Amino acid sequence: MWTKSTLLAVLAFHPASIQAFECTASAFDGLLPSNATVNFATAVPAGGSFNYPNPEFPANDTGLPALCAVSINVISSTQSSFNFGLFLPEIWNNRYIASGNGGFGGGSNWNDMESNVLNGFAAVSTDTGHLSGAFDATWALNRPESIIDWGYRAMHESVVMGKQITEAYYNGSIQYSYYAGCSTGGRQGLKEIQMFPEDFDGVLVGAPAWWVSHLQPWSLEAGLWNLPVDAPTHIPSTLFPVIGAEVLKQCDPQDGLVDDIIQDPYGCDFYPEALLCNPSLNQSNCLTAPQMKTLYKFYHDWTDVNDTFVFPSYPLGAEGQYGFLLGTESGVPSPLGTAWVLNFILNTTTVDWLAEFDYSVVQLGDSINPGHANADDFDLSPFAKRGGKLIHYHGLSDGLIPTGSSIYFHKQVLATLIPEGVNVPDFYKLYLVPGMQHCQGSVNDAPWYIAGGGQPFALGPTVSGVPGFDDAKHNALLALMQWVEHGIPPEEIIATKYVNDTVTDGVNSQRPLCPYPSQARYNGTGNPNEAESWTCKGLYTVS
Ligand SMILES: *[C@@H]1O[C@H](CO)[C@@H](O)[C@H](O)[C@H]1NC(C)=O
Ligand SMILES: *[C@@H]1O[C@H](CO)[C@@H](O)[C@H](O)[C@H]1NC(C)=O
Ligand SMILES: *[C@@H]1O[C@H](CO)[C@@H](O)[C@H](O)[C@H]1NC(C)=O
Ligand SMILES: *[C@@H]1O[C@H](CO)[C@@H](O)[C@H](O)[C@H]1NC(C)=O
Ligand SMILES: *[C@@H]1O[C@H](CO)[C@@H](O)[C@H](O)[C@H]1NC(C)=O
Ligand SMILES: *[C@@H]1O[C@H](CO)[C@@H](O)[C@H](O)[C@H]1NC(C)=O
Ligand SMILES: *[C@@H]1O[C@H](CO)[C@@H](O)[C@H](O)[C@H]1NC(C)=O
Ligand SMILES: *[C@@H]1O[C@H](CO)[C@@H](O)[C@H](O)[C@H]1NC(C)=O
Ligand SMILES: [Ca+2]
Repeated sequence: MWTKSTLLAVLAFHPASIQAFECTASAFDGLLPSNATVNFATAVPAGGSFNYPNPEFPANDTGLPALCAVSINVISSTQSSFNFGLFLPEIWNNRYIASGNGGFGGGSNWNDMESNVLNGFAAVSTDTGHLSGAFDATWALNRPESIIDWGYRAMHESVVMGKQITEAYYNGSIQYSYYAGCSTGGRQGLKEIQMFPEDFDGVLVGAPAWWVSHLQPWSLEAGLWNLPVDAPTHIPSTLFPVIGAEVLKQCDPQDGLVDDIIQDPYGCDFYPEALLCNPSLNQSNCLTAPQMKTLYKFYHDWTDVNDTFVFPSYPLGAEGQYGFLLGTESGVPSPLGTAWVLNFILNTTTVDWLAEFDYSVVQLGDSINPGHANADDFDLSPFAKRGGKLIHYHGLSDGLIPTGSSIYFHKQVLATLIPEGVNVPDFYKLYLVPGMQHCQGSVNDAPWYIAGGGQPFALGPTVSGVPGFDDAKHNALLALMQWVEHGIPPEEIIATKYVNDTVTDGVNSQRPLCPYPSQARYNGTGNPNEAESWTCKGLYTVS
């Protein structure tokens, strides 16, 4: 099996690792077109740190390899500009990789860039044209050009200019270009392959926020289901763990193994009435009949006027993250919903949500499609034809972006490409991750770690790849590289759970993730914490 260590051993001797010029602002300045300027270029020694905090990625990068850190500003219109960062390592693997953002956040993702530069990549990331935290979209109010930067422009332009700078710096060609990102980062990756299929050879996207004009209103609608706070239908946050425990109790065994993990939430036959209060129950641990009506909405697609499907809701098992959108004790829905409608659609600062929000706002959002952010061009054939490969994954306990939206995307691609005669699994595979929450982390020790976008840095600044198991079977980025560079498609990808999500504490468990629609099932014998005890099963086992 082709592994990262053999790869790095070969590449370490490649002459392209000799830099053509010094790591100084003036040296980079000479390379740039008139719309771009250097913010800084700083050499970082081996083992050094780099801290250029922004509201989206405040963390310090420590334990870096020797590299040149560069930041560039690009004027994108008369009213907007964006920045992007590059980490150019002294020992380069001849490859280039871009990282993504989250929510409405703005800031170069120096953290994922560290995870990537530790593996020898030249790494790039953009601030998408503004600085803000992930839940803050006030920057977008009456700034259509900045919205376009966020929608797709800053990413594409940064990727293209970053490639030119990288090739000049090493006086050599980039052999392969990759992308890895989750959430908004997932959307950015899909947007790239739809609009600019030449930008990347391989793309790894997690939990993509691809359908902005429906996802954001759904985030708002879900909060409204649980408002007002004094209505009999309101479910207080204190009941979320009670609901989660009942779902686990019923759904865990239905997959064939009682292990506190729901392997197949869509296959679970759930009986919510088990949660109804009766006179002999402790009344703070059960649901009233009006609350049951609200719970029912959480588990069903949002359909509206004329039975129109608007967005899928939560899968069973996402209760641990209900607080993000359903914890409405403040009296208003989450900013993930309201901020988009206020700043991108209605261009205002206040709305009486319960009185004024309805399906017509979704239709208005569809017609505006701010910044063309929706990554909803399902004809991925230009990317397929140029040899591009796409690995897509989504946690089955994601309480921020419903897993069903990834399944829906996948089905739309199938519906578009099968009639064209394209065999979709030749270039695109979807993996659902039982128990994984939004992008990273999991409930009840479910194995979730595959070195996807944001995952390595979540385990620590100097973590890269899958420590102890860094091969194409366990590391989704290496699986993608093996597919792109050697034509070997991924089958199952083994997810890892480190004890307490701490690499140095060792591995708790591993379990295969299967290409959709197949699913991992316990063999019935063997240690369930070991991947060998599981087999991908399904009517269609995709190869
Ligand atoms: C860049 O590489 C070419 C050969 O590919 C060589 O002729 C040239 O001198 C190199 N330039 C620098 C600045 O190293
Ligand atoms: C970043 O981490 C390094 C190494 O621990 C430390 O020396 C430096 O002060 C930190 N920088 C900031 C801004 O926290
Ligand atoms: C900046 O200028 C270059 C060279 O003219 C052009 O290719 C690029 O599209 C411009 N970028 C933006 C964001 O306008
Ligand atoms: C809000 O502003 C955008 C441009 O920034 C515009 O396309 C949209 O139509 C405006 N919304 C309304 C309700 O006027
Ligand atoms: C009912 O449940 C609540 C919350 O779990 C707990 O605080 C309370 O003590 C319980 N009351 C009784 C009578 O058991
Ligand atoms: C619902 O259907 C009716 C009858 O076809 C149509 O007139 C109306 O515009 C539809 N409403 C929406 C919101 O699409
Ligand atoms: C898990 O890791 C966190 C962060 O490193 C630490 O604070 C906590 O004590 C650890 N818990 C256990 C049970 O080891
Ligand atoms: C589990 O089942 C698969 C397929 O039948 C088999 O290849 C594998 O060896 C089994 N593992 C164990 C530990 O029995
Ligand atoms: Ca189970």
